Amino acid sequence: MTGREEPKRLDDWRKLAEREIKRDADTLTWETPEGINVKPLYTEADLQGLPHLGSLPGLAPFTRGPRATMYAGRPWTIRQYAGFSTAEESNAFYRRGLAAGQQGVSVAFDLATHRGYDSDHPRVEGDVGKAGVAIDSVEDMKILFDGIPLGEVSVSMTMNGAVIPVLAAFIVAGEEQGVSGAELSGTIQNDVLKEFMVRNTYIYPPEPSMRIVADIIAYTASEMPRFNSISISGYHMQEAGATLVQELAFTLADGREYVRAALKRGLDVDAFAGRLSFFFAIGMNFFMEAAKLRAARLLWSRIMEEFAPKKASSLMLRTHCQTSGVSLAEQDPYNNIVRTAYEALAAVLGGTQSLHTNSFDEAIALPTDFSARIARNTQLILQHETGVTKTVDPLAGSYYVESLTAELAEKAWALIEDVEGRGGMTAAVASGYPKRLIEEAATRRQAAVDRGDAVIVGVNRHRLEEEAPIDTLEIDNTAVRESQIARLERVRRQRDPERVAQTLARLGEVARTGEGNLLEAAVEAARARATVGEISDTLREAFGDHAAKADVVRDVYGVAYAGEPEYETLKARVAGLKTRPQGTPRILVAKLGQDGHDRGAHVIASAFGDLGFDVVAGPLFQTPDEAVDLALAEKVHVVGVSSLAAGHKTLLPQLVERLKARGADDVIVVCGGVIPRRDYDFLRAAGIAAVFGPGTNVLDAAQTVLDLVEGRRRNEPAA
Ligand code: MLC
Ligand code: 5AD
Repeated sequence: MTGREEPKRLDDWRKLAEREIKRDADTLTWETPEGINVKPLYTEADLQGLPHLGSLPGLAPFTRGPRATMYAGRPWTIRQYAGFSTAEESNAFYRRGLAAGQQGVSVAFDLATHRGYDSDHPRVEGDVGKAGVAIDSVEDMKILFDGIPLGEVSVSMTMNGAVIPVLAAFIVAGEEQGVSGAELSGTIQNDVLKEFMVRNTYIYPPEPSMRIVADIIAYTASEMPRFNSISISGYHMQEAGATLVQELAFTLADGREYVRAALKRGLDVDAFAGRLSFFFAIGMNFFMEAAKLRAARLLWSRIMEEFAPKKASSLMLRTHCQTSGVSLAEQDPYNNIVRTAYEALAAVLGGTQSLHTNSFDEAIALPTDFSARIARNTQLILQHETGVTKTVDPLAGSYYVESLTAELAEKAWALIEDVEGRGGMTAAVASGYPKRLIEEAATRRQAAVDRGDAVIVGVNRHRLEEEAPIDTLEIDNTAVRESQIARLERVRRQRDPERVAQTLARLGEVARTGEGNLLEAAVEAARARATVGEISDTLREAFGDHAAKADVVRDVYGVAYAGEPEYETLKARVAGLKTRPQGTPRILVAKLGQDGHDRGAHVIASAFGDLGFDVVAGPLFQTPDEAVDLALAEKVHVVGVSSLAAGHKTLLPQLVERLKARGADDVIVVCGGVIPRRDYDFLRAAGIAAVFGPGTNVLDAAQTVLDLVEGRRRNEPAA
């Protein structure tokens, strides 16, 4: 069809369409959270003038994929992220996975390790071995990879805060397995900017944290040529509620910032750029996710052109993807298998290099052998049974997908330039700008789900009358902690204390003076069996600790609800309490332990604030005692704890007890987050007034809290 005929035929189509639906065809246009207007029909006309068309895979700008043959030559790596309990248990889990078809390893560390604490530190009592595997020293690392040949199997480690001691321990474990640094293949996440934005497992302030990133890039570039020095991650942004444009833009802008940091350190761009890698989330917006990966490659090559590399591989974006955790639900959990399969297909159609598929029990607990098998097989079936690997970039030329690719690229580029105008990503992160945009998007999304505008099958549509319980993994935190402490004591007993002191002193000097490489110095300390906690503390002394300030987004949730009877009634009830003797209900939204997942806490703080509650947003990483101090100082009526890292059974009873001990048992304690149903009775018996599991409608939660406050006030004489 020629361009001239197109408009006329489109008119014919429009007439036909409007006869079919009996309304204006424009009403079929879907405005996505990205602000992209998805039309019901794309035609050849939409391809006209798109600047990115016509490229080939394996050639810059790599829109169609980083390799010439893509999966036809070699399929993506099935790389399942896992880790729990002790090194022994995680090692056995990896070995079972590899034997059953998994192709790469990906380590999830517990939060104590992430934040640079040994397992015997009092601050991490509820966290050891819970959300990942506990690693305190080289000895644990050696057990973790026992029987896994590190020269053959590539290993990803998701580590950002305590990245120096953990990577050092990995290098030494390899060495003691007979594998040199030059032979090690894998990836270290080492992406601290997004930690300050959304993931929160930072330790040190931004500036020394950026030095750590650059030192690792420098060290791996010279000593570990097969190792990817960083995994620049948008995944956690989408998990925190970012739109795909935000995820794309902030991730690539982070990447640009790391390149600048490495150049500033004196490296040649071609010495490291080919080993930068990326990591994206793949959610339920199927075609847009595939287009996002294509746009990411296009834009990254544009960004890298600025640095004038000589090697084409320096322009190439290679990425890992993980299906979206936040898109999964606790309710009717088998639906999650279906969601994950669609997301996996989108990642593959987008051309990912490596993929993790989530388990269907995601919203409740860490995977069991059973749920991990289904997740792994979801990828094996895609690779072996569907034929999707046979052709490179099969969506190329699709009117719709190419249009989306261009539109995402354009919108993300505008946001990247916006960030640039604010002085680049480090400055933007310090100002809180990207975090705020993401939180606004998250709150908007929550309101859309609560209102039923965004449908989630089994949650706000077609909900089951009754849910059959499923078997989930439970970790005996106390047993793990005890066994870790026993090994720590043995390590400390058997090592040469003088050598430990010397190597740590040298590390401290490298940190303080800025001379030398932190990772190189830490490898010496790890060889001497200095622990993760000791190495981290040495750096803490030089760099200090970072404390984020908690900001609460206002007038986003409420705006989405304005005028809704249920919302207005609740608001009026809260307002009515203002003139009562005990006044407006005050709630502390608290985060306990090392659990840094704060999207839920922020959404709750924002929504409750809009409803008229006085909200105190607690800082991250509090001990129960610290939370009680804050609750008393702020004279709150309610403490709402958000728990997403499985510390609830240890930390919540402690909180209630400490309140009681301080004579504040009139303070109502509620909790929400990733809490399995089987723990509800335990928590209630421990004095928790209400438990809000995953998928709770925020207005329902607010109503319950209000009922509790009013009930308590009715029972007690007015003060
Ligand atoms: C690839 N190869 C080919 C080919 N395709 N060779 C010939 N023909 C083809 N078609 C070669 C590559 O060049 C490479 O060799 C080798 O095969 C491996 O391919 P790859 O594409 O590089 O894959 P992989 O090794 O799996 O690396 C993928 C990666 C890497 C670059 C994205 O960074 C990675 O594995 N990332 C995983 C990150 C991860 O798991 N993160 C979990 C985060 S969970 P060569 O020699 O060129 O290397 C998380 C959650 C939380 O963060 O919050 O806790
Ligand atoms: N084992 C397996 N998957 C994990 N995830 C987080 N921790 C683990 C673990 N220890 C996955 C979940 C989560 C995402 C951040 O990573 O899917 O949503």
